[in-house]
Amino acid sequence: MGARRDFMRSSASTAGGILLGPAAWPAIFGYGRKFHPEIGVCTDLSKSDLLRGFGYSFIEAGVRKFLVPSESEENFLKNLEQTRKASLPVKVLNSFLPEGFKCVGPVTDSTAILKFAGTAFKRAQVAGIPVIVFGSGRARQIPEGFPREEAQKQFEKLCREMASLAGQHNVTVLLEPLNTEECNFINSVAEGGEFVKKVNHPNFLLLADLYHMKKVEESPESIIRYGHLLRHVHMAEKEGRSAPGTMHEDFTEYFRALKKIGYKGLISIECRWQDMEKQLPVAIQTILTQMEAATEPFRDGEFRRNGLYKRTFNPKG
Ligand code: LER
Ligand code: MN
Repeated sequence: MGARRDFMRSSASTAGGILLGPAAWPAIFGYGRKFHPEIGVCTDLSKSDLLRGFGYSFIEAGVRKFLVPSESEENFLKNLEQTRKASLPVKVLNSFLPEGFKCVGPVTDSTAILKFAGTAFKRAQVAGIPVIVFGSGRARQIPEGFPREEAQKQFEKLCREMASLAGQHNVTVLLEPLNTEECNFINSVAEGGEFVKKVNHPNFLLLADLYHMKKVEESPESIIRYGHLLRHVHMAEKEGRSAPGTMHEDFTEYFRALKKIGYKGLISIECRWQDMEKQLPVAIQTILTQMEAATEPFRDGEFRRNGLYKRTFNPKG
């Protein structure tokens, strides 16, 4: 928590400056805006105390495991009781549709999907969780040989119906673009953003997973272009989907883009932990250090036309 306060102080001082001089440029280009998203982890409630001790502020749990939409209300209430005892809140849910629930293709499961989704949204509202991530790569994979345009239309219809159900429970569904190894449909924030625009419903918005963006080599510029639709962020290093800090990968430009759009959402680490207890403090420190670097665009950078700065992140400073 101390590190977090220091980070807030230093980012606040970076935002100050003398008018018209280089120190004022952050304000002119939008870099002076408040940017310290809460950081959480995709895991289960049993890790709450551990995460809290290292300065994380929330848990991203699974729809299927936590809301158990295919199970009785009683089972859900038992899980809900666990959250009341936990030291961190569950603020977001992922792992939405079971693999077998086909969203597109010659035979779809729309009725079952909407029934499942309706129960999930109702329970999310009871639990006070306003956001559900819709990645579900296997459920929305386009079967081989099936026309892509047809799949696009099916998915649009399904997502619009889902959004309207979500709206009845004050829940927002966030479409998650996944890299091409996980799904053959909607693989970039840009594609996701265009799809969300087509669905055109306030309860259907967008997520950017920086791991998937890196895997498909998508530029942080997409975050700027579709920033108005973005409500949540996941991250992990590209190599081995590692915890931040493991391979010393740089996220500064992505953070700079988030800062530029005035991102007010959360950031969840979604990675493969090797030794969670050892990696948790490194991961949060790495993120805070790189976020801080993202508030200092002029140190050794070069201004580019798109408003981002090219610089190399040196973990040793
Ligand atoms: C899967 O790779 C992923 O990123 C999850 O967030 C999907 O729900
Ligand atoms: Mn993700």
